[in-house]
Amino acid sequence: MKYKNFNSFKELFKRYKKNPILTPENWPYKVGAVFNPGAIKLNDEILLLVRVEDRQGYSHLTIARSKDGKTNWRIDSAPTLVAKKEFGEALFGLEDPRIVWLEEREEYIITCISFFECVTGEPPGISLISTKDFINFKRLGHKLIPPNKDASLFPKTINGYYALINRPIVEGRADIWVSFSKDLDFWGNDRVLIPTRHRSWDCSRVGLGPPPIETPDGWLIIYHGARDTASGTIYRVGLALLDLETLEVIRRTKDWVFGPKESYERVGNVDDVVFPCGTVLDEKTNEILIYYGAADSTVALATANLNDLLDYIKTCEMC
Ligand code: BMA
Repeated sequence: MKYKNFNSFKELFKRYKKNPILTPENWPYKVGAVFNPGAIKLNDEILLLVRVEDRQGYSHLTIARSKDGKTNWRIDSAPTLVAKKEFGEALFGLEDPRIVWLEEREEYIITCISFFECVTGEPPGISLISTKDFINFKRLGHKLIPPNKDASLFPKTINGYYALINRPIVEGRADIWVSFSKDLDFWGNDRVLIPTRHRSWDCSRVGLGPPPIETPDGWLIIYHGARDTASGTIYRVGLALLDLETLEVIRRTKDWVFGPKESYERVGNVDDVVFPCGTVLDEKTNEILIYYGAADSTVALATANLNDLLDYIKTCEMC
């Protein structure tokens, strides 16, 4: 009997051949790991805000710039952003930044994980930081109730409210939520957006990847899903499409679309992790550069065509 080769489907995410693009060896100072970067295009260059883990195991964020987003990275000689106690960050570091340009405020908002001292210990929570130029930064402080991770604003207000995707732990569940605010300070109207799915590849935890991408078909969400297995946790990537106004989930891929395969994704400080936090879309070609952390050790790049992603999500199997 002949079997159809189900693994020969079109790869939606194509890995850059010279991955990983950034490693600790590239760094101008002593570090342990570089991964999970936020990404934007600024002044005709790709700017990555990279999570850098020092050799104590704490993280800070450092800028790396490149003309083509692939080669010849120029890395700042010192950390760009470090945790600050006066902003409610417990000095255990900043992790996993996402960056959006908020047209209404004419500034970028960076969301990252920081740690928050409270009676339950030092759980992870969300810090907001604004900047216009990536030279001067304004610390907006620690927001939302911890434990919380994987947060990003939508790049525009939704029905007059800033909308923040985030991932609290509620009753032991790690689902993707959305919260709303008039001023970026006080948050409420929280609700679950994308829940974990029983027994699926995304059964243990889900979290937003890069910031939502606005398309004519809806907000494209690239998210990570984790599954705890007998030999460890596997972090993979799936897609969802949200209504532009109500943010209801219109479509969600049943299967993961990108997962650890190459050795730099399979083996590292944490094995079997692909963790995208930033994308840059070329509006002329519709090509998306997707920057991701590989095995919590290095920065890697995949590319995808936005139309291919939308075709796939609009026609794929759902559950
Ligand atoms: C998540 C986050 C990420 C990390 C991933 C895999 O909980 O902490 O920073 O890349 O785990 O270890």
